[in-house]
Amino acid sequence: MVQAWYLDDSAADPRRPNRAEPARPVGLEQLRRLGILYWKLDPDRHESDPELEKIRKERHYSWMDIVTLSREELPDYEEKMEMFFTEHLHGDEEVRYVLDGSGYFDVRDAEDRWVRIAVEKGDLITLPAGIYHRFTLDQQNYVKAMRLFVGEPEWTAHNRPADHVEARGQYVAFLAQSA
Ligand code: KMT
Ligand code: NI
Repeated sequence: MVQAWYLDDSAADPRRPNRAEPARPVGLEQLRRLGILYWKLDPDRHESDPELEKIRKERHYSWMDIVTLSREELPDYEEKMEMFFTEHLHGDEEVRYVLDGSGYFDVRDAEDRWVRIAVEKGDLITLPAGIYHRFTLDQQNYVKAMRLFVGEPEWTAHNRPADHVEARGQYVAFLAQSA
């Protein structure tokens, strides 16, 4: 099951777990209330997996590609990592299926506190449009992930503050009724 927890407020190395002390774990139900969905799949079957196909069909994820984030394989690695770790939101869902490696998605909860979601091989996660978030690799410094999208991808990241973005208003309204 996916592990998630509140972050401590230290400026420690972001690639370490940095769990708040005492530990404050976050469960799937709490993630769902933030609009985050999660499935565990078998990545070794990703090329012909009926479970993945079903999710793609139901959620209209017609588009996909596979990216590798590592110092060796990603051009402009440092720059990209800094971009991913800058707090931002998108006008669309962010959907990632981890095929190998691992990393951390940090998302803001309804009270604007950081929740860290550890994703690893087999985790498919969707972050809703309008949620403030960021991504970092962990100390393994490697992830290979499928990116899924409804139709033609639109990757624009709106760095915080981005409260004027339409998707933000919709997400804030969603949070208010999901509390
Ligand atoms: C993104 O857009 O933040 C990324 O593609 C990095 C995460 S992929 C597990
Ligand atoms: Ni993003």
